[in-house]
Amino acid sequence: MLSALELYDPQIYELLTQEKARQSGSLRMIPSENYVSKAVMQATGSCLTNKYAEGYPGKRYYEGQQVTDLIETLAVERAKKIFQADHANVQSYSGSVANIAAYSALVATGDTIMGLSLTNGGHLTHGWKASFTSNVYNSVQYGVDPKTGRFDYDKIEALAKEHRPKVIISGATAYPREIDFEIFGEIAKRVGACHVSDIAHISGLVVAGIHKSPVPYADVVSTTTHKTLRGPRGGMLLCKAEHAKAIDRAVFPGLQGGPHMHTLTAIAVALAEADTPEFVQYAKQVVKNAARLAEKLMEYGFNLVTGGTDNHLMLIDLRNKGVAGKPFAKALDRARIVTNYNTVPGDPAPPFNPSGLRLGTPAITTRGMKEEQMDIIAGFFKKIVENIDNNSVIEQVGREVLLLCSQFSVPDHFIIPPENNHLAT
Ligand code: DSN
Repeated sequence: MLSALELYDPQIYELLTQEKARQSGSLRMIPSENYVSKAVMQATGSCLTNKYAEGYPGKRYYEGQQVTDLIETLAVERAKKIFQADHANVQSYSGSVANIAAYSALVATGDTIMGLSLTNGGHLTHGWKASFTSNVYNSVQYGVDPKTGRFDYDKIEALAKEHRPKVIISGATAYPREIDFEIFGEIAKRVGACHVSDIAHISGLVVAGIHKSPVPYADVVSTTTHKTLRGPRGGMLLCKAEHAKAIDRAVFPGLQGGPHMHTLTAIAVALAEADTPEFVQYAKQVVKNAARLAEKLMEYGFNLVTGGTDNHLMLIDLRNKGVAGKPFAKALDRARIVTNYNTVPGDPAPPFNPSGLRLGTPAITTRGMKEEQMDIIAGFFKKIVENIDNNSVIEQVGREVLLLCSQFSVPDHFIIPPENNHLAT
């Protein structure tokens, strides 16, 4: 029998079939991507797509909230539990909106905010010059030490003392080492700033207890829900009780109208999944896989920023290989290995044609790959970098990747057993 989509929109059906094949037949190593469970996928595509729910549980502007109120309350309680936070807001459409909501709850437009620059591993919304956040706030940007690739907390403090920001943002999109949120919190206190921590990349590792949580040291914590946390594409905010009202107001009505209830429902499911031993095991394996892959890549002469990784991602500085990030990423993609080109600290090249490559292990770990497969994958990287213009080698690696992928099924059917899901009942 034809599915509804196949019947009514064969073009889109065909394209989605192609995308499904791409996702199963490639090594997806963009560190911000993952595969969600069947339960999360089902909630994302549920009847809640049809519902408006402006407001918050018990205080909505539309009727018919008998179910939505219960779902949102569940999502909030699950978030508070697993992150051990006083308050959670699960309505942000994305991590970008969550960050902007955090700033707007804490400071006025024109005030100074201080975050990690994009070219040093920060996010656009941490005050990068091309972002709205640098237009409405006075943005001061810190970097990493160009030699070590790591944060120099003394320098960050000196910059904070010079500019006296009202908000200091910790967190990154391309930083392979543990972040000391406690020090960020202390620096913020010393200069009278609020501390906003963006843990979009590492929130799954934080929940699993593998990366220290910023919750005790930050006024507000923001995260996306779809990276290591393995939920649908969305955003979330956690904060201390004193900021709860301001955060809720900043999200709605400050920045958004009706929450995307289907996404919010899927976030609730993902949060329940994250409260299971299976999730902790997955998160541990993500980090083990990254460490092993880093070790092997370095054995093959790849220069990793900071000399390795503590988390789920790596940044390769390709300058010693005589290849830029973009052609390498494109050659890898032709061999069915999907990464992204990225700037590296002190990069003389521009962000659109930088010297580095960013890669990570969340999605391939969700597929069930372990250290043994990381050794094989490192070998693929070596072959491609040495044969960047050799199509037949690239095609041969592509066939080997496909074979490897065929041994690790795409988990669009993976299910966390309900008996291990403390929150499901
Ligand atoms: N675009 C995301 C990433 O890939 O890291 C950051 O939000």
